Parts: sequence; structure tokens; C-alpha cells
Amino acid sequence: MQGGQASGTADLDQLVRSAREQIAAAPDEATLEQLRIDLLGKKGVMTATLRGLGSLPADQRAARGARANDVKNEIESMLTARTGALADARLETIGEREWMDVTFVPALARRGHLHPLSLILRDVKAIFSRIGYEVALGPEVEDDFHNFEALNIPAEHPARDTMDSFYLEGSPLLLRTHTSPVQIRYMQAHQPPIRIIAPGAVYRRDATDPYHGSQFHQVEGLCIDEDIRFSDLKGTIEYFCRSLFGADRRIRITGDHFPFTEPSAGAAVSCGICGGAGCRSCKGGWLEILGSGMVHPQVLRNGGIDPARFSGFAFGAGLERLAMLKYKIADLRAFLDDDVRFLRQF
Ligand code: 2NL
Repeated sequence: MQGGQASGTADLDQLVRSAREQIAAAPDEATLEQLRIDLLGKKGVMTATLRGLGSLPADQRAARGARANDVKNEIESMLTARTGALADARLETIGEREWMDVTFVPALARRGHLHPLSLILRDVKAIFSRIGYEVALGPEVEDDFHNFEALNIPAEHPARDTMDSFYLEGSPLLLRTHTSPVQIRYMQAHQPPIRIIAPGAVYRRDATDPYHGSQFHQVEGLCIDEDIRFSDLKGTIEYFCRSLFGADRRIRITGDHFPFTEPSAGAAVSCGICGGAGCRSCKGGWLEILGSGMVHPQVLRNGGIDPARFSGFAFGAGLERLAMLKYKIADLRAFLDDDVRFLRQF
């Protein structure tokens, strides 16, 4: 731009010429805006020129002042005109650069969904959370004490054999064979009242055949407090089974045996297909759902809980089995195959 002494007529003419060239050459609106600042802004050439008028002799001031104002107005209108022209050009070509086909129909995104085991577990969690149970989790690699010893499973028990459980190489640790060790750990860390469910993957070596993988899923539950009785177990199982399978189901409790509960009981619900009369998909009208019982006093003691003061019940169910019964899945192998045609049905 011109120097500070631009108040002479010649300098002003030169300023207009130079501004006209630069404005005409400005390729875009941002460059024009910078020119406007350089020419007309507070620190711009025009402002300096107008300020310089004060030092002129009084008889020249009016004429030069008028001329400077004309120049300022001329530059302003050149800037405005060029800005308008650039904006018009931009809008004229915007259709080339920024268009969309509002009739375009994109392929719908393929949405995933929860696996049947996750669906069942979500139901089980919701059912138990309504009666005050929390979810407890624990390690899948366990030690002998938490997986066996604390649960009254003696050294000579077949479950402890290397044929039946997966032991880590060169280590006494093993993959848990049930989620009971989660509950042992929970008892060791908390005094009653205890109301938890422990869902998760478990591992067994013995059952592996084309129908059974070496991993499956369990949910166990534990309730310990003062004065917990067998009738509490019965009521909880009835509430759980009717919530999961339907309020019209009948519940059958029969005797069973587990080393960690005394007495032990099995629970079955009436078959939803035949209504209890007996059919192809049930055993004489009943579907076996879970094993359960009053927690053995020695197991309470092993968890650091005084059996003279507290009592409780526990139960365990296979998640695959619950999913098969609820969704009428005929073959356990469907869980092992990962066939999307199976999975897409849920
Ligand atoms: C079944 C039977 C059962 C338990 C699991 C349990 C856990 C503790 C103490 C006592 Cl820490 N009991 N769990 C009790 C009875 C049966 O599972 O058939 N599961 C698939």
C-alpha cells in the first residue's frame, strides 16, 4: 500500500488505481475481506490518509478532505461490487459442487442383535434384580480351594480328575467347572445379608462330544440371611420359573443330591407344549430347570459365615438349557455351530 503521505491528489489517484487493480484481481471473498481491512480498516491506508489531513494548511484541508472522502467511498463501492460478483459466481456453481440426490435410497444398515444366551441372561438378571439380587462375577481360572474344597467336593471326587476338568499346564489352577467359586469368594468378602446371582462361562472336559462343547454357561444364585428356610427357596424358585416361562406354569420340587447343599432339591416346570400331559419334548410333562438346596453348614463356614447364626439357599441352572426351553431350540449343537441362520431367528 501507499505510504503515510497519501493526502496529495496524485497519491490519492495512485491509491485508487492500485486498489482497483487489487480488487479486480482478488480471487475470493476472503482476499477481498483482507483488502477491505488493509484499505479501509482502522490501521488501513485510508484512515491514515484522513488523519493526515489535520496537518495540512487550513485552505487546502477542505478540498483534499472532500477528495479523500470520495476516494474512500469509491473504494468502498468497488469492494462491495466485487464481493457481490464473487458471491454470485459462487452461488452459480454451487450446484456443480454441492448436490445431493434426494431420491437416493441407501441400502439399510444390517443391525445386529443379542445372542439367545445374552437374551436369557438379561431376563434372569431382570427377574432377580426385582427381588434385590445383585450380579457377582469372578475369575474363570480358579484354584482348587474355591472350585472344589470349599464346596465339600472331596479329593477322590471324579470332577477333580484331569479327565473331567481342564488344569493349566504346570500349575494347580484350573478352569472353573461351575460358578460356585464366585459365591465362595463373595461370602469371604461379605457378611450376610447376601443375595447374588453369579452368571458366566464354565468348563468341563468330561462332557465333550458332538452335542456338548467344553465350555457352557451357568447362572447360580445365593441367598444368605438370618432365618432363611426351605420355604424361601421354594418361593424364590416358583417366582423365578413363572417369571421366565409364564405365570400359568406349575412347579415341581423333588429331592436331589449335591455335596454343597443339604437338603438338595431339583426343580421342574410343567411343559409349555403339552401342558404337563407328556410329549416328545418333555420328560412326562415336566422340564427340569435347575438344581438347588440349603447351603451346607460346612460350605458357609468355608466362606467365613457362621452357620449358627445364618442360613441360606443356593441354586444353579444352565443358561443353554434355559434358552433351549424358552426359545424351543431342539438341539444343543446350535450353540456350538455359530450358524448365522440359527442366530438370526432371535
Ligand atoms: C445344577 C446344580 C447347584 C448350587 C448349584 C451352590 C453354591 C454355593 C453353595 C451351595 Cl457357594 N450351592 N450352588 C447349589 C445347588 C445346585 O447347581 O444342576 N446346576 C446346573
